[in-house]
Amino acid sequence: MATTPTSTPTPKTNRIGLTVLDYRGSKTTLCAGCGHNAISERIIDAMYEMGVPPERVIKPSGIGCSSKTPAYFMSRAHSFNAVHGRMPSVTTGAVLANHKLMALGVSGDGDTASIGIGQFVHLMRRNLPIIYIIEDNGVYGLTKGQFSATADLGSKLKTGVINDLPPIDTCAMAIELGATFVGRSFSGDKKQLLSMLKAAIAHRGTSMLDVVSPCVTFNDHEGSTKSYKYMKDHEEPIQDINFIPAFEEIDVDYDPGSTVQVTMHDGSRLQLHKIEEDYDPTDRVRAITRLHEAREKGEVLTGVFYVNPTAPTFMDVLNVIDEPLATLPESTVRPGREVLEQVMEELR
Ligand SMILES: Cc1ncc(C[n+]2csc(CCOP(=O)(O)OP(=O)(O)O)c2C)c(N)n1
Ligand code: SF4
Ligand SMILES: [Mg+2]
Repeated sequence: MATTPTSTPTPKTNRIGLTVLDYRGSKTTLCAGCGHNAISERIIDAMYEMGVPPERVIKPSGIGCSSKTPAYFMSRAHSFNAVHGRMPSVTTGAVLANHKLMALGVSGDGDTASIGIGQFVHLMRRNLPIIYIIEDNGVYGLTKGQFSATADLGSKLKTGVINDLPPIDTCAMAIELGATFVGRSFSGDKKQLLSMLKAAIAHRGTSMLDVVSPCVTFNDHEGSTKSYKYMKDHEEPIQDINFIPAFEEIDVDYDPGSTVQVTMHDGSRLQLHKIEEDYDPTDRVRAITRLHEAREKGEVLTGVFYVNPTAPTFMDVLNVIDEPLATLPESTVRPGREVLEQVMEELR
């Protein structure tokens, strides 16, 4: 009997002809169920759907379970595991050397808000083009679950120890300091996180996303405020987020009374359908006030808190030339003997 030839289905490709497999990394070694794994999955989806060439991406990180994750997505991108808390300075150097690269920095709440806080604040005030992700579980997962500086006042460790210090709100801090795209999401909220990541990719400047990401091994119990259950019960999104990339010519009607539309640097559109009626994500002062109010009320707000797509970046401030410094020929970057002699003369 003749057999019907079976044809292998052609894998789906994105606008630059790559499949989602081209955006994958090594197999994760994190605990099963760790929120960080879900964030890696969303990064893969966002980069694939936005058609970002993997070789254009640098994915630096610090130290921690979160900072291990760049190994689990985009194997074809450039990577650098920095010293604990020092990812911002390494990334600043890399972006200054080659601003054609897209930087996606991954950090943890310990890496950012404890040991790395000094580097974090200076990065935020520069508006360097970077997507900065904090995978926030409220503990130092890699060193067995001590409280970090984002742990909420009164939250409880498995051992029964209560946190008696107030948390640092990295989002309020980032807005205060000058970051131009700031939001909070939850690793368990696939749709929201994906839209926010895609908008962050389209943004020119610092995108700071604090993503609550439960640590199933050390901080997912009763009494924790970063557990799956607590987040499912307390997450309060301030908008429904819809992202329309510049390469999709879709005309969507929106009602300015109920939706804020922000046109991003590359022409993409971010539509924020208001859940909280009077929230305006372009109002910096209001955004900070709202985050302070949320803390007083014990609310876990998620969504895009602040966006300013037109602020000058660090590259604009430094007036960096278009050609990356890394590829300029030696004849251009190396001062000639006469220039050096002139400098020496001036120092005499
Ligand atoms: C200079 C230095 N100090 C301390 C440590 C120990 N250490 C490793 S990871 C870590 C905390 C990681 O916490 P976080 O950034 O929240 O990542 P998570 O593991 O929770 O994802 C600490 C304190 C270190 N590696 N280097
Ligand atoms: S210890 Fe916690 S943060 Fe680290 S991999 Fe396991 S679940 Fe994730
Ligand atoms: Mg942590």
